[in-house]
Amino acid sequence: MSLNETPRSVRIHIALFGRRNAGKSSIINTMTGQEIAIVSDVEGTTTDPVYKSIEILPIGPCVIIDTAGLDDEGKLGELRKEKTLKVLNETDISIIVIDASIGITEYDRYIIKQIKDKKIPIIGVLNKIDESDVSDDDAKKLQNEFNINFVKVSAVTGKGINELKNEIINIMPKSEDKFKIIGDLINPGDFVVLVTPIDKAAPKGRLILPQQQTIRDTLESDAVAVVTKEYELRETLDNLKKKPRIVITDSQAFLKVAADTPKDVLMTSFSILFARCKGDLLELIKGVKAVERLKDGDKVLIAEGCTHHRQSDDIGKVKIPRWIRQITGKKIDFEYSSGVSFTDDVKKYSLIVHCGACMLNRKAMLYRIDSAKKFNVPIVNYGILIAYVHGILDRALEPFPLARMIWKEENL
Ligand SMILES: Nc1nc2c(ncn2[C@@H]2O[C@H](COP(=O)(O)OP(=O)(O)O)[C@@H](O)[C@H]2O)c(=O)[nH]1
Ligand SMILES: [Mg+2]
Repeated sequence: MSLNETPRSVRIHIALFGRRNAGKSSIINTMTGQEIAIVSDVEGTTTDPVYKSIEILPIGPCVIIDTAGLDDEGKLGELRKEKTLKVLNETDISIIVIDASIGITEYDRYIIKQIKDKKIPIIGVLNKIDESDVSDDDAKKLQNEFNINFVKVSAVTGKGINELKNEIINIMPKSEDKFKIIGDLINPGDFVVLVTPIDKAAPKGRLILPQQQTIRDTLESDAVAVVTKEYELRETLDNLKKKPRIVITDSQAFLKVAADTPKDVLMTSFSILFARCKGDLLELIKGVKAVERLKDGDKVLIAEGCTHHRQSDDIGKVKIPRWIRQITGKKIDFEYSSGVSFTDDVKKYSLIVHCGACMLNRKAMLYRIDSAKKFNVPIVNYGILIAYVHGILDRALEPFPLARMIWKEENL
């Protein structure tokens, strides 16, 4: 990732589906003005889904996902089909590409149904209109049958590509406001104090993504971000002429920060903020109580969204298992997963402990939470678990009244 690039996790994910040779890869190239996808008249050129981070004007930074055609036959075809359908778990906007000279097939109907079942916004594209034009009446009929807007496009001549971009903009989830990191908790002019330990686990020469994003969101809200390490926090607070609205800390420094922050100042952690804007804070709060119910021999999955370089005192591999063993006094069997391979067997776990998910988009994290929920497997994230372990979850939830209420109910 270059320094100036928008992280993948906050880019809108746009995926193209449709039969082999419908022109998915060609549309991507025409839309982006670049040869980023392989076009071929040999059917089945695109096999695994291909992810490409790109800035499309005027849509903005997005991830375009080119998928394999869904009409594959044979064993290899099944595997591709599975991989293609998995893409839906992180898709914000889907585009179903139909070869206008062939029309809608059973495969198109199948994929449209899958997309609709997942309530993902969908745009229809009738491609290759340079070869076989579609009458407005016919397009309207499709529109009515599927309740989807269809755009007539030629990837070769570029006709209709701007209309397609406009459709994408129209259908874009207007979620930026709803899922602010901190913006909805603060007012213009507020001071926000961010505590970011710089220890050997911190990356060289920069701040980690959640810290960067929180600073950005603070500034966008016309508030003031004051950044300090945990050791200088007390002095920083003493020297501010105005009481800060909130103190946000890295979970590692929770205890010290809780002790140094006056009781009448809100205090929480980056990972609790992200649990809220990335996932489902309420579900993760319920999940943490499951620690107390663990029994000998139970399996706990520790899931990380990325494969990062592990430090000797690595939080997922060492600290969390140690804390859970200490709290429960039970013989717990820990398993680990990282990156895209979450788990295909949620059921076998009594608890899932997930990382802060800074590399995953909201969709992917919600999918993981939903998978756990479906099998009644409790799921919690690192930050909430750490606050719980240190006995300060109640305080860390003060900025979020609903979550705090649920936490109190769980404790009755
Ligand atoms: N005439 C015409 N041919 C197209 C158009 N879009 C794609 N094709 C051709 O259709 C074939 C399959 O295109 P491709 O983008 O690889 O399809 P994919 O399998 O859906 O990704 C290629 O030979 C393309 O040149 C179009 O708008 N008009
Ligand atoms: Mg292709």
